[in-house]
Amino acid sequence: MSANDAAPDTHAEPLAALFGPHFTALCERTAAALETCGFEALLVHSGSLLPVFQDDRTYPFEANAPFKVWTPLADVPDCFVHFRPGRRPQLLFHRPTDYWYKPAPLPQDYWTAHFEILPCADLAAARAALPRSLARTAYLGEDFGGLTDWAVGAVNPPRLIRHLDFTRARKSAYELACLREANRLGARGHRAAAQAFAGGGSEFEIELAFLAACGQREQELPYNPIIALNENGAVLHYQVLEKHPPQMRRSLLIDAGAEFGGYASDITRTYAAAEGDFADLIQRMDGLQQSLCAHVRAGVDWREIHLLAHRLAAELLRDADLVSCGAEEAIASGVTRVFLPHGIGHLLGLEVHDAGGFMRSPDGGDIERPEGHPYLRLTRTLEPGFVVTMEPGIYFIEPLLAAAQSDSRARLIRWPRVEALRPWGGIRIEDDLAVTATGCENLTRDAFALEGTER
Ligand SMILES: [Mn+2]
Repeated sequence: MSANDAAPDTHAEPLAALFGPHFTALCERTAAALETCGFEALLVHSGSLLPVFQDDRTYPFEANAPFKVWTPLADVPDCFVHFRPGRRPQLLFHRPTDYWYKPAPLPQDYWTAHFEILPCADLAAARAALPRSLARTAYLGEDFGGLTDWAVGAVNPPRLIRHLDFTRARKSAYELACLREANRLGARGHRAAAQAFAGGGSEFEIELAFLAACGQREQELPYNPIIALNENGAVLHYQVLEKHPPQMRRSLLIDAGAEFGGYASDITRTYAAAEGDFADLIQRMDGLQQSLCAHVRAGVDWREIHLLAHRLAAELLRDADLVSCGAEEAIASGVTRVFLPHGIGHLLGLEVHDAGGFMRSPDGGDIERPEGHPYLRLTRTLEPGFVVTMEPGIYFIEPLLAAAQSDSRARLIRWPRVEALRPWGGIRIEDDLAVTATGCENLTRDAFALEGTER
């Protein structure tokens, strides 16, 4: 959502009803964190425009996540939220006099009644709107030019940030509504992308179809889409968008999400152009992903889910004749990590890889990753309201296969099968799950169902 777009009418009313309790809880937990850390107030900056070196242009702007905690404004630089417990929070809204760029209009939406909104032409006006002394105020944001003169009590105090981030993992009913809508927009984009793939589109054309269906430009998305045809699917964060379709159209791996109210969806699907071994492998991976989702509920240690994914991946690799050994040996030897070298999922929210994935408590201490799994981004025990991704995959990654071929793992891998499937790149299936006491709500599958497609 941008400052220029009001929420669609169909959502304004339920969102307004949900935002009030969400905001009250946010104010309460922020007040508690401030008190614990010895501050009287909080000042959060949306961020500054970043100029291109020796140019008069700036990079695409994205509001800082600690600012998006307070408002769904994702594209307004140099705004501030000022919160003092017991008082109505202030939004110092940057409204320059400008005829080169269109100043954002003062927001009026389902959330704005909860703020005192003050238009400010520049940083000096913003400072003038704040109390004379900020000596007991914690500031969150970049150290913009002139911040020193504001004499804030602390800039980005780590303990306070930790207290605030820890609680972000548990989403409110309002946040879940935003995440559901982000998934609906994302599912719409994925459906259009699948059609573009079936129609023979290039990676670039598939992205254009995704953007058009989401109704979002690239910089509004929570992350740049990964749109990989054929062997490009083996590059985990593949960033090239080839303008021409390949001669042979074998597979599409698309990892792309949309944003709503500042909240992200993070969705991956893999498609085969024709029936065959790779299409069968996608079916198996879809089943594996669904059985992992069935293990998700409050009280489960996420590290156990990650290790379970490796057991299931080992069985899948053997069933698909890609390895010759049993699950125990495939895991112990590290063979599963050749094919599945990333974490099984992460927290999702205002950031795609949301804050606080390792925190043992708000006071300190991190929960270690399992040994040999350096890329896992979440080690906490699941609680109701956590939103996580579930994203198992199997890939044919050139450097990892080359390394395995040159050591003791080589004898465990069926190389002719690997060579046969390598041109298809890889498979990842990723859904967003809202954890409940007894299971989880699959935000992504529900969204695809609402958008009229099976997956
Ligand atoms: Mn993800």
